[in-house]
Amino acid sequence: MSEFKMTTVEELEAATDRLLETGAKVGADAWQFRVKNQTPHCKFGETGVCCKICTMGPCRVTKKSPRGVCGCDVHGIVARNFLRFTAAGSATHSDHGREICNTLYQTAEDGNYKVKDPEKLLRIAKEWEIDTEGRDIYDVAHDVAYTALTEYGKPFGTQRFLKRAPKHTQELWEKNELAPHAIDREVSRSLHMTHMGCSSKPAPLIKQSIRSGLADGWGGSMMGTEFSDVMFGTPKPIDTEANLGVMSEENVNIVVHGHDPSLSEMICEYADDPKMIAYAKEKGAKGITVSGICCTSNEVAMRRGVPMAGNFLQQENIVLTGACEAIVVDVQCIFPALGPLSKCFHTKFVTTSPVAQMPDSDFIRFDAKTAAENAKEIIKMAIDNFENRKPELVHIPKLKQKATVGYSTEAIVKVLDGVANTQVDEMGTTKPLIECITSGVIRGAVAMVGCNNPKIRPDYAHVELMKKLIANDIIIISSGCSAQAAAKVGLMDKRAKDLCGAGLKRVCELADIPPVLHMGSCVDISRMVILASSLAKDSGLNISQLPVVGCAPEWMSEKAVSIGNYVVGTGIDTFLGIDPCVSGSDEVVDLLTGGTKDWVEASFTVEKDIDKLGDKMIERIEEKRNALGI
Ligand code: XCC
Ligand code: SF4
Repeated sequence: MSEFKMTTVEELEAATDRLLETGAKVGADAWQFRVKNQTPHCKFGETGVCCKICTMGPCRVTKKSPRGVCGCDVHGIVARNFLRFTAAGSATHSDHGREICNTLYQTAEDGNYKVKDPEKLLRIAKEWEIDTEGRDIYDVAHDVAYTALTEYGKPFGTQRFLKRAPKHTQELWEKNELAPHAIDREVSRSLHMTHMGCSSKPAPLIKQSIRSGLADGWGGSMMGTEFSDVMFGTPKPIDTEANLGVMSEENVNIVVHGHDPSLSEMICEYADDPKMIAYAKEKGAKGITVSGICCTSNEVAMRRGVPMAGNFLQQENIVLTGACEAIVVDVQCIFPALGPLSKCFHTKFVTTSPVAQMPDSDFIRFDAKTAAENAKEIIKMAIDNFENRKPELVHIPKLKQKATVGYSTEAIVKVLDGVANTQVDEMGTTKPLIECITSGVIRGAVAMVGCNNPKIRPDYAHVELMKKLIANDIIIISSGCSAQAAAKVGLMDKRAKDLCGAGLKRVCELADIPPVLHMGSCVDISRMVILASSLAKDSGLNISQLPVVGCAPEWMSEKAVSIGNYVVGTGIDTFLGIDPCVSGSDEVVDLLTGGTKDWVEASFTVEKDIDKLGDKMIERIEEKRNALGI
């Protein structure tokens, strides 16, 4: 085996610079230039003090004008903005979840989509008291999907999956009126509360933020994850590769981008079809390479080992390689820049969802009923485009790393069996992991998640924090673009164990795992709250007592704030490297960084200095250990 060497962030940056040179040749724009034009950003927006929810405004709070026209003070304005931001994120994740439920509803023995993990489906059916006895699996799928869809608008009651949380957590939610009702209702209520002339008191607005976050994490996202597993398989450890070097100069390159696995799964399925490969050869290519960007990439990497071309701020680089025949997108995190950029190259920019339509794209509407035809059409389009490549523009950076991915909660429980001397029952328990933590072999765990953001040197925060944490015997569970940052530099290569402290290194060797575990896409952060719940139940502790924290050092999207709200809402302290535009109100800052502890025993920490952010997480983990006397 060749010697293991991590890719440095400097090498990633050099590769990007080289691609920007190609861009300059064809007159391409790039985020690196646009961000300069946008800097400095609007201070009113950045601190959250601008209100434009009615046309008496927009009102901006300054020393000279401390209140809006209606008399709302800065705390009301900042808190309302925060709630709207959260609600939009919750809506986005949850609507993704709804699409998955709709697809599940359409599964059939001879259909485009099938049930790949019947065991998981039956487990959920039982959990929801849906009859399974002697029934056809597709009848059960149909009923489960229908029930799931009603979670979005049911008139009474709270989210079904809340029952998966430890008793204590459920009690906190009940007592503080945080248990989310129907998902759509929580989002609507957030918009209602923030309408002109409704709430302007921070506490109820922040409470509603947590509630809509929980509707996402324990509702929409959780259903998205669970039913994706049911249809496409629950992830198990699988080998893959990451970074732009996974694209192939000789092959037709199709890059999937977005979030919904219903599309990417179909593309992967048909790109493997011998007929398609033969067609690609006819057109002068050696084969077809499918790779991915952002969360849809995480989905197909976790289940099929499809390579990850990169993360969020690398999406333009894909086109800049000059070797991308088609970038196929569904929803979320897609740069509208891809339209004009693809016009500078031969690349086809294919949009597929009515939810995300963009100028300068080819729109091929993707539908569960016609999924196979749609996927074939898209792949054929990419193959036909191969001959249009301009060889003088082709440059694929040679960088890539090996990664082992696919650590669903189920997989983590399984691989850690037997690491400690604990008896494991048939269902699997997190007891071995608890024993590793209690004995101090592992000090704790950090859930590293979220995006890239040009306000922070891309990938640098993710990578540096992970290196620091694993050196301190803290295991990392990662998802989203954070996971891809780790994979790109080699932190998901099992040989990265050598970067760990002695304890974590031993665990990695015994369990044969990398120190940074890829848990999937951003909706899969619902897997993390389930893992935390299992740890709490199996150890008899409350979630907030576990030496576990969450961290999103480079986050940028509304979805990320919704996630932050539900992770905190679940009792896990969360550390951010970017301020959620609330610094204009000390009352709101106090609530988010401390006040929420009274409701959910957890809160946010915002720290822009990345090294300090790491120190603070380690400190918090050690504090929790001390409190437990371990
Ligand atoms: Fe998007 Fe999910 Fe952020 Fe990456 S991490 S930039 S939200 S793709 Ni979710
Ligand atoms: Fe201004 Fe009040 Fe209208 Fe907001 S709601 S824009 S603060 S008048």
